[in-house]
Amino acid sequence: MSEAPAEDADALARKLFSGPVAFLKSAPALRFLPDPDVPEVAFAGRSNVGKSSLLNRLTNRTGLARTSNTPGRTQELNFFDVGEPLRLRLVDMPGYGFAKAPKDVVRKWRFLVNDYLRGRAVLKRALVLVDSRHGLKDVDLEILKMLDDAAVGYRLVLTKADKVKATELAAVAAATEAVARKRPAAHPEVIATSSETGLGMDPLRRAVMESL
Ligand SMILES: Nc1nc2c(ncn2[C@@H]2O[C@H](COP(=O)(O)OP(=O)(O)OP(=O)(O)O)[C@@H](O)[C@H]2O)c(=O)[nH]1
Ligand SMILES: [Mg+2]
Repeated sequence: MSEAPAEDADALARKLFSGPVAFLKSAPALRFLPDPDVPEVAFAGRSNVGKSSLLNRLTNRTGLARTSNTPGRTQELNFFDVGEPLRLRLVDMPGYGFAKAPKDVVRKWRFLVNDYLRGRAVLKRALVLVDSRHGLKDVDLEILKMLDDAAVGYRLVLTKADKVKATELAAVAAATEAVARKRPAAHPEVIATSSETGLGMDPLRRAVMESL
């Protein structure tokens, strides 16, 4: 069977994401994860990078995942069911690298995020979000290494593209892509997005669909 042309694929993806999307549950620890019965795609990245906002924008639901200016808003793994019948689950993760959180809380999140990313059989892809203003940081590289070691496919996604000039965005995209091309489990192309303007939503939806 031949693949659908890109526009058809985009239209199908848009239809899926604008259809039923519902919060399923919050898992504060691994034992609360839902049964692994559908493919999952996880939103990972540093605290405040815009994971929850992107999930909302992608599904055109403003208040689905809770967002906040204060880093550390998302503290549990939050699962969202997409499609009726159910096609996939999106997973909003706690951020890593949040220096001001109490040490034991940081440790708890770190174990939760790492154990989930490393050990979840139905996890089809991780979207690793990177702030367009900052590019990849050491904490990001640690996560990439872990995903590479666990052979979990991932895609680097630049967020908050509306906050930088076009030339800066091109530069950070090129630098991020140069890193991605050298990583075994990374998709070689990055996607630039903005939850503010909607930039990059079609390619991002396509990236989710391709991973299923
Ligand atoms: N200008 C702009 N602001 C954004 C964008 N995405 C997110 N923000 C803002 O960045 C802040 C953090 O967004 P969240 O979506 O809560 O970030 P998060 O990665 O889920 O954060 P944690 O759950 O704390 O790890 C909020 O104030 C958002 O409004 C974007 O594309 N453009
Ligand atoms: Mg969040």
